[in-house]
Amino acid sequence: MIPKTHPRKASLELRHILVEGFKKGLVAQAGLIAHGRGEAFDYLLGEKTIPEARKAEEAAVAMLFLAKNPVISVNGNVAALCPKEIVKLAEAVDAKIEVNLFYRKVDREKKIAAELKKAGVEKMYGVGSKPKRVKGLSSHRALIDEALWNSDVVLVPLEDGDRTEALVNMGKKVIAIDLNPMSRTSKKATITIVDNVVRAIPNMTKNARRIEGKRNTELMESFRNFRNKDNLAKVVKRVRGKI
Ligand code: PTJ
Repeated sequence: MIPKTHPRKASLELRHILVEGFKKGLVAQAGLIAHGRGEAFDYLLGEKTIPEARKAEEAAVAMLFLAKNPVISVNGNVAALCPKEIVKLAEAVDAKIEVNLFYRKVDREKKIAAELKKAGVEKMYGVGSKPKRVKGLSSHRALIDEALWNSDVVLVPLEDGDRTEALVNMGKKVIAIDLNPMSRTSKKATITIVDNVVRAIPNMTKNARRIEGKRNTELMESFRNFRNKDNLAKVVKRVRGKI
């Protein structure tokens, strides 16, 4: 039990969610290490959504709304940390959900699918047979389903840089959520949200509900004004205490 008064209660609770997710077979062993890396960056950001992330979250929702076939890609960490929030976002922006794992095991894929189903997903993709391949990618992440193959915008919370790059090379727009503003994923994505997935996903759903009726005006503006490279440079400045 973490005492209510502990100053970093929320962060410590997330660790336990991940550990439980690992015990349930949702999270890969390396997922625990990846979480620790994210946690270190989150500490540097003050464990809150910074203004640059807010801006990226708005632009990302605009991009999802304007997409023809948006897809949200889910891995083990995301399935453990925020399954219900993923379902709410998918509903709000009308996106498909595809399970895509770096350390792919069909058994884990099925457990993640069951967790998402419990959270309310009716139809999901990427479980079991995967008829398509992302070109130029040798990891298991290359194996994809029709949904991702046909997508024009893909949201990849917690990702590997090589797949982000390969998806961009396929002509897709990639929205990444990554607490490390200097990762290859962050640099290669079309829009990078430097925020914890547990904050970013609900923030995006709120944005979607707020701007739903104003699709063509407010949406286009936030999208048009967004410059990923400049935004990331600001995040790095913030981490260094320069702003
Ligand atoms: O479930 P699988 O098999 O697909 O495996 C998932 C992991 C996460 C193990 C796999 O994708 C991996 O190895 O990822 P990396 O290369 O370690 O990258 C993870 C990135 O996510 C790092 O840059 C972390 O800083 C970042 N990160 C970790 N936790 C969070 C995060 N970003 C946002 N929110 C988090 N909670």
